[in-house]
Amino acid sequence: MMASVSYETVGRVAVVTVDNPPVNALSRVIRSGLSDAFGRFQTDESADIAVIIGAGRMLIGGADISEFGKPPQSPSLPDVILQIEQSAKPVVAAIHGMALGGGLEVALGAHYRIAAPGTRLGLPEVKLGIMPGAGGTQRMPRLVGADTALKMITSGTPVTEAEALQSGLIDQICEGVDIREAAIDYAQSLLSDNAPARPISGLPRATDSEGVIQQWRAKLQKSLRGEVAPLVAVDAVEASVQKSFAEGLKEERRLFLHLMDTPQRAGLIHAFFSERAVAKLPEISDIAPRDIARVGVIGGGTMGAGIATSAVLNGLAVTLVERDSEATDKARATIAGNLDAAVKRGKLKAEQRDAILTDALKTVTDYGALSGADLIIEAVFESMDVKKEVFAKLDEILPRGAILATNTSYLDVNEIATTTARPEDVIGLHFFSPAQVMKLLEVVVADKTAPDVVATAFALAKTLGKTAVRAGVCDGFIGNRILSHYRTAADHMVLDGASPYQIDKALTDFGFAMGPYQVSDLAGLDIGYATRQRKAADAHPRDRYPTFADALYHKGWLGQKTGHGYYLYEKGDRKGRPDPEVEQIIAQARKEAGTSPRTFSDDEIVRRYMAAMVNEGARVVDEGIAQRPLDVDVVFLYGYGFPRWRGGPMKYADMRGLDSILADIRTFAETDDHFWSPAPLLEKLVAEGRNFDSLNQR
Ligand code: T1G
Ligand code: NAD
Repeated sequence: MMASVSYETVGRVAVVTVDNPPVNALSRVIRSGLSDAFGRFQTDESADIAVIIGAGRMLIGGADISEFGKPPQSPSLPDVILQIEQSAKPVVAAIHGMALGGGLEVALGAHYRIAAPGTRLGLPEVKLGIMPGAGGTQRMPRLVGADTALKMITSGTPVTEAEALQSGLIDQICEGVDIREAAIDYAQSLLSDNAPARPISGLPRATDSEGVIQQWRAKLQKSLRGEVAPLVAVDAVEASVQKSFAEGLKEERRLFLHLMDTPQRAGLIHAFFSERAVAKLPEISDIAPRDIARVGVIGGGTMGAGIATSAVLNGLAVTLVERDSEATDKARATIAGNLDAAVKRGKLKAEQRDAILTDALKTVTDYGALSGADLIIEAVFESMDVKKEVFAKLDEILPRGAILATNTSYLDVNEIATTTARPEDVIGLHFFSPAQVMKLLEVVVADKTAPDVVATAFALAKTLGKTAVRAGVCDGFIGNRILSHYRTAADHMVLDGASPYQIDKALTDFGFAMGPYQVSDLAGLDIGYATRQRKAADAHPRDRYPTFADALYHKGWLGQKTGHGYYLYEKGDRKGRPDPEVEQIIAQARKEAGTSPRTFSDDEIVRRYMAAMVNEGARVVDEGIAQRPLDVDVVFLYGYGFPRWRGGPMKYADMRGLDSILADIRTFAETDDHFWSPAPLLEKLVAEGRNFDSLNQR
């Protein structure tokens, strides 16, 4: 695919077309092409006005992210945009599809803007750890005011063409869909009106800035969890109301280059490319997925109801099987409640909800109702016996070719598959709770799973708006296996003297959405208890056991759902407060274990937690459970509240230095070499002077 900028004239209108599939990114060829085109326009006596337009799906999706971190090549985007803006003859931006980041900044360099219906306009740079760097922080406030500019720049969320028209970001919405024709007409009408070139840089500074800048800064300081870019962007917008345009542009450049150099930018770009790379599986690249229209869900508890909600919200018909009519009623009520919530948030119309509940969703007790389903997702209790019974029954009812999936969290999918006569149709689809919200789907590929079943799982994820990551079979797959390990490291710290509250605080300060004990309270302490029971048979004599967790369980303190877990929850409060009684129970457990408590610094807590996570992550990659380190990263970003700006645990390890992580593990091993044995892959990479990223083929 050759990137190019073309120039042609239609009447007295010069049409400059950016063509760089798939998103018309502003790579060097495009920047110099734009510069050449506008040089030509200035001297072209046959053209009196220019239109900039994008070929294909959109105007421009932004700067070329793959150039980040490399030496900049001229012409720079700010210079190209200045050149466009300084044109003595008027310039129109014709916007369809999307104008994002540098793409919207190009449109702001034009003098008039017209957009097609269905267009999204935004400055998403903060999502990549940077901020607009081609005049966006200076032109936007001048055009739409400081408040609207700050909203768009600090959130990165795009607006619709209607919102853009209302704020003055665009001048017109075209009728119909042919943006090229509409823009040429618009340009011709501007010519007949003798409309002048109208640079935004010539507009006065935003007049609504008094107090607004400070308000945004305060608001962000409260809500951000460690990200720096949005606050730096506020500084840049502040410069736009305090300085001349030229000085403001200089300040924007300085701040932009500073952000480009931050580890947060590296982490966020890694996240951007990794979340796209997980979907590219060579094993299914040319394999057609099976058609999925009717889905069966077995079990309508926490997960089954959530999975069914996700499916019906995305256009699939669902038949849900429960054990008795009381349970089907309960499942239906949960799903209806989820749909009501979607209606409230404006994601679903009330009529659509009603249609789903009458037509698309069936809740039954008879397995026979599943016979027409293309895919079954089993979400019954986490018990091998129960699952085997269910799969044996499904094998009888469903025709060959129907896919039988299990949502098990830990159990052996190969063993489940053996209860059927068609192990090639069996796969793990591990959703996360709440399933209608969480974006991660672990696709657990068993020994005999057919490639087109894997392809179907990835296609299903797309239908459901989820990100699928391929995982192999082991206890807990990628995410829960690693979770078990670092969760144990946290319990060890509690046994050795750290309080669960300090651990949660240290880790939320690090950037996690929640600490491990807050997560336990949310998920329910019965889940951890069941896992410990299940694993008891495989326990090693040197394993250290968190007796305090069992004690809380036996007291019936199961977390948020009982109003009491590690934290105490007043009625209606989901935040919870520390409980001295829990600390007493922990002190008792330490006494029984014969440990004398010591203090932990927050830094040590983070180091132990992360070392455990990375060490097990290395094993998971080494064993082929995860295909690459980046697959582990995406699992943690999407399923475990890992701070996105750190890129994921493996990226974090690379940025800190694998030798530093390995040194920590060796230090921790001095007092516990049973738990802290370095993963062979980690040792190997350190010995070879390589990092995890060297194993990531994208
Ligand atoms: N640069 C390079 N490659 C890009 C790209 C970009 N900006 N955007 C997308 N791609 C690749 C992507 O990796 C994928 O590649 C393919 O295009 C299709 O993308 C100076 C500094 C536009 C909403 O942050 O959000 O401008 O995997 O699968 O779902 O201030 O892409 O096929 O090999 O995502 O239709 C600001 C980032 C940049 C927008 C389209 N812009 N892109 O979504 O397709 S910073 C962004 C997106 C900037 C200036 C600054 C989305 C999309 P491959 P896709 P999609
Ligand atoms: P749950 O107890 O909330 O729901 C299980 C449901 O299955 C119950 O409503 C029960 O009546 C029903 N059921 C049991 N046997 C049945 C049968 N033979 N036929 C039909 N229905 C039957 O449990 P859950 O939390 O939804 O977990 C379900 C599965 O999902 C488990 O394998 C679990 O490990 C897994 N999972 C749970 C989570 C989570 O966070 N809760 C996350 C991912 C995966």
